[in-house]
Amino acid sequence: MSAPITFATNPDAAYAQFLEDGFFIEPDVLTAAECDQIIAAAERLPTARDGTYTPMMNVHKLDETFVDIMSHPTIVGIMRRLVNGTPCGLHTQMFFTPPQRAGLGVHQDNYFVEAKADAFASAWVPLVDVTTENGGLYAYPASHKDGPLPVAVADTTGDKRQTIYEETVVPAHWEKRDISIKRGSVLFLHGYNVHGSYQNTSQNKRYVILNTYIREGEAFRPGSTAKREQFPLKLAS
Ligand SMILES: O=C(O)CCC(=O)C(=O)O
Repeated sequence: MSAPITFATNPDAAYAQFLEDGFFIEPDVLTAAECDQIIAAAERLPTARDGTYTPMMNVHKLDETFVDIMSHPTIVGIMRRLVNGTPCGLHTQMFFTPPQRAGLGVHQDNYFVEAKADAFASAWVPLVDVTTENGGLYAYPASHKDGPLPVAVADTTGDKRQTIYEETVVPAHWEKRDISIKRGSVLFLHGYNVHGSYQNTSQNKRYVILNTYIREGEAFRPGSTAKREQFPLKLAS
């Protein structure tokens, strides 16, 4: 069996795969100790302390640990390619996803950000192993090729504490791919990749930090809830 393609071993082939699917898993980016350090920082955040475990936005403004992970040289190196230039930080969101918490509705990240398609991408960083059972992501391969898709107001019955209010209308013939991913890996997402996440039916929290990046100087929608702001990363000189 041939070795899997990675940015570490074959960056051109990995990039080609990303352009084909609209997402890519790079393995072995963070160590277990780094994942544990981020979980510890997450547990110091206000919604962990108050026990609601509501996802928290812009955590990079609250704890330097989140700026450090966002500036991780391997992630930034890959992002440089995905945003076609110097990446800046744009937004961070810590998901605790405790047992039984609902997943996030199906969406395209750039629907909210409205950046140029080749200037914006996301890094979804699992801090524990994630499968469909504990709130894993699903994605539609090649969906990014259709650009921005129509949305419909989401069904707001049930536990919607993590649900967005407008969901992408997914064409009936599209095939969904469930993503199982080891902690320490990073899932890179094209801004127009269509994805969502499952409810956590396990007994444990599913910690994930989502970081979004934009090419330096590009326009984007700040958003009244997300309050996005372009910020510099700690780039190696
Ligand atoms: O981690 C999750 O449950 C969903 C994250 C996601 O899809 C996003 O924030 O774009």
